[in-house]
Amino acid sequence: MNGIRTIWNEGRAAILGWVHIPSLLAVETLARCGYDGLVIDLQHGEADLASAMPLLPAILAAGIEPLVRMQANDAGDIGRMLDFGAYGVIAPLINNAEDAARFAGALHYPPQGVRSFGPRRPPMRHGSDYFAQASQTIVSLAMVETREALDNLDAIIGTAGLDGIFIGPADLSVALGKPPRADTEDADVLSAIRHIIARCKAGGRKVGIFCNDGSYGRRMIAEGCDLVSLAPDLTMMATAARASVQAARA
Ligand code: 3PY
Ligand code: MG
Repeated sequence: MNGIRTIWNEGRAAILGWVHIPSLLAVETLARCGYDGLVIDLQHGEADLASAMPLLPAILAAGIEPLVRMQANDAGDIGRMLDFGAYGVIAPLINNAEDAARFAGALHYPPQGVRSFGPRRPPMRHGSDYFAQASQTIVSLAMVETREALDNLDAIIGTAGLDGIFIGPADLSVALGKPPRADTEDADVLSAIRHIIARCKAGGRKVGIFCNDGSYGRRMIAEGCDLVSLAPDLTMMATAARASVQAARA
């Protein structure tokens, strides 16, 4: 069973780390800091498909789930990440029912979807009958972060084969004419976030959001989120480094 699905089944929220630095040692270290999973960000992090490959089993070896945020909603790339050991997929910029159906199709074997068979690492974890249980081993979240997605929210939420929605607060802020921000306090963006959470609850789907501070993540869990990601590695490194230098100069 996917560890994130187990957490959801227990009525709890999953807490994820976010990887912008595709270093094996950095990821091995981060994977042992208490997160429920790590997301390798292929859209805005430095990793590409090839450099993400060895990070996936390294995360799993720490006893937590390896996830990817795709660069784009591409079935071929999603299939490769699943074949090499991603157990969660977040797809960016899902704007309408067609985008959502294409994403869902990439995640599942026929007849439910169009995923091609050729898993390299998953049978090492799940055994030779991986094919039969493949869909249950992964979690999937479609990113809602544009005006078009807000307009088509219920259609995206209603798409079969997806676990739910992941909110991208920076792009969502831009879509609403605001500066790009995570951990936003902007009333209009917060109201859009609350609207997305409410529609997901009404549709019986999971909902997550990208955050920086743990305290903001806690607030979003209190608002109803089933999953939050916290500050990317690079952000934490720069924040800690600045504070350290500042303390020495003070
Ligand atoms: C956003 O906030 O738009 C994201 O995609 C998070 O990285
Ligand atoms: Mg985004």
